[in-house]
Amino acid sequence: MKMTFRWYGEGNDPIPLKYIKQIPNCSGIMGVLDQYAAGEVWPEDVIADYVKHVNAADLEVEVIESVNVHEDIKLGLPSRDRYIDNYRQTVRNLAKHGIKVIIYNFMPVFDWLRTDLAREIPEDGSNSLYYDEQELLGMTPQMIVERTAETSGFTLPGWEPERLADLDRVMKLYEDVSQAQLLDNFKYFLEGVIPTCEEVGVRLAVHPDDPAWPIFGLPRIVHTKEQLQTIVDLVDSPANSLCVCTGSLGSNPANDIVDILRTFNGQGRLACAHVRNVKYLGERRFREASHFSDDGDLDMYEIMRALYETGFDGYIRPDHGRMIWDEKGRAGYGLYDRALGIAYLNGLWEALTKGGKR
Ligand code: DNO
Repeated sequence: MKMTFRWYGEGNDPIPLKYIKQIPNCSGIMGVLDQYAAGEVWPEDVIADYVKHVNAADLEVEVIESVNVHEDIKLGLPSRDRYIDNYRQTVRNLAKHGIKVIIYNFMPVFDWLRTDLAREIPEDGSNSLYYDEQELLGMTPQMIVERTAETSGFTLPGWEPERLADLDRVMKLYEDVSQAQLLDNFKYFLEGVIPTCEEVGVRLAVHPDDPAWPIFGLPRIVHTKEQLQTIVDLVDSPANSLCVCTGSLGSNPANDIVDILRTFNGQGRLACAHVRNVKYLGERRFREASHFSDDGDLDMYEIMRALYETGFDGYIRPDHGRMIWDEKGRAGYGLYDRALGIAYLNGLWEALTKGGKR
């Protein structure tokens, strides 16, 4: 298992690489080049410079997140073939520079979504990402985009301005796309890119819908165990894999995260995991908690045990943290609480490893 940390790039992330290097047991980063819009080819020379720069801080870049899938692919429009070609080229370019796993999602229009990016946690005065379906019902998609852009001074993954510029038009196009149609489009995409991934030794890992249910009437098909099974079965290849995000799937208490991890790692289809905790506050209302099990509703010990006992040898990272100690930074992606998260996950892992040997 390799422990990593999401990093947004020089000038785009206030956290210096040398700080990440100082986090115990952190082997590298999960990187992103978010200057490229969905559908664009990530140029090889830019990737090369990026990897060189991270390696110079003695950190690895074996995982890249958010090579976003163009909406035309999800919508199944004729122009999708061009974007699939571009995606294949990005996969090749990344593979040439040592990338082993690419995390993406297949959520129409929005990536993850919250109604508040800095809701105070009354118990300790820190703040974290928060979701309340009742609040969302009173908002238009445009309002949520504006609120998300305002709350943070930083670009947020999946909320790149150019991607959301023609929101109304794209939302309208989805009115004709059923869940079944979206699944067909997903299959078409996978059939287009997985052979290239196999050829160059990259695993594509789909990130689940966050929160784990449809929003704004848009179809969504990546948020239950059954749906994940359908997806891995669409193309039967280890390159067609999952990034299980405990907090995304865990936003729905009906999802048994421990079982999901055991099942898909058991099938050899778990390439990586985002690990974080959530606290349920009511029906479709939750906030993100510290990683510590008792601060939320997910059992981190059982989560790490599921990974350990099924022999997980992929990549893991602490996911969103709270904002603590007056840190100012990208919502969910501060240094302090995520570093505490790593320390805690390291502790659980060491106990499992040493306990397992006795
Ligand atoms: C949220 C992240 C996601 C993830 C993408 C992958 O904080 O985990 O944005 O990186 O869904 O495409």
